[in-house]
Amino acid sequence: MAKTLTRSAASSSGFGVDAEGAKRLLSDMLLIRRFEEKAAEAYALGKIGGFLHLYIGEEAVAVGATSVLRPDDYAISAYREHGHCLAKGSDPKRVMAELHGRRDGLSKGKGGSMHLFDRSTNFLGGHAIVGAHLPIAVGVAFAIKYRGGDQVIVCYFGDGAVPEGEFHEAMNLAALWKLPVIFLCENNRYAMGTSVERALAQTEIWKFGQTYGVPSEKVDGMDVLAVRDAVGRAVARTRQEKIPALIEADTYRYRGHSMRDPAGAVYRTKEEVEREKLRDPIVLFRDKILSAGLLSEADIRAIEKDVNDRIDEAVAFADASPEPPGEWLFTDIYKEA
Ligand SMILES: Cc1ncc(C[n+]2csc(CCOP(=O)(O)OP(=O)(O)O)c2C)c(N)n1
Ligand SMILES: [Mg+2]
Repeated sequence: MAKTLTRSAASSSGFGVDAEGAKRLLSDMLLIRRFEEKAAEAYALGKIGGFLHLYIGEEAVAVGATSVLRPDDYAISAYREHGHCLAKGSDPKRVMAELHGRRDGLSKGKGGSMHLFDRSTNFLGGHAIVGAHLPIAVGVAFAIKYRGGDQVIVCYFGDGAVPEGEFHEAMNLAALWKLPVIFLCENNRYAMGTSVERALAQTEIWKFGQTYGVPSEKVDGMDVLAVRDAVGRAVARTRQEKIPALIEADTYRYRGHSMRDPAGAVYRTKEEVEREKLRDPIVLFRDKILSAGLLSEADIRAIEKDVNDRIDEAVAFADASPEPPGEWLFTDIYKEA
């Protein structure tokens, strides 16, 4: 994961990626899906504690966006961030160990599911307070510009952050100071059990960008190629012109808000969920590349086997990793005791 797929690798099929690129996109989405399924299993077995928010259904957003980033670009996210972190290139073994609260986890087992952080991939968290990381993304973008760099930061956030002041403050400052931040809203239509219709006076989230003079668009977040295209255009513009962008990805989470709300059945109908499953980003992409003849059934089986093996390995690694020692309570804090 985390290697830029060149846009010049376009095949004659009009996909914008060749067979190798298609393989990577499918493999990256499958890796996140299997990772999340195994995490849910471990949670049910009591091996993972605390909160656990699954990304199942939304994989095309993180994978499509990351596929047009350079490794030295930054990404930052909220608490539903396992997929963003994996897409950016973190080792699934260390991410799984973090969820299990083990010492080999990305944050030494002290952060857990909502506080993944990986300096080696420029993944800057994992933030549990809704909207709180948007101003941080603006700060990172300011630092990039101040140092004369040409990186960008992609800031993933949910529809639940949009009614908050921080979203508007962040958009305003990024636009005013012309900062290289791409705000990527994952509109999965719910903030816990509250639908966007009950929370927002303007439900077309991308339109908020117009207020701040920020190039904005809406994209089908279940179509990995469409996400890749939209984010690719935004990244190119942002990198060159040092201006922010807002992209609203229309997506859906198949599971509930967290493991405490496993199916999200109280606030949405079974029919709605079943209808949305017809847009499953992995199934759609697999069918598309099969019918275009870009990959064969055998290629896809090989990808699935490789992904399953990697995830089994990640679970075994997490199980075998010891818990952090008690003394670690007093390290990695701003002020040593
Ligand atoms: C400032 C703040 N208020 C409330 C919460 C409680 N809370 C946790 S998740 C969540 C919903 C956010 O939904 P959204 O931003 O759409 O993200 P999604 O869960 O859909 O990915 C809320 C209200 C919080 N963590 N932080
Ligand atoms: Mg949401």
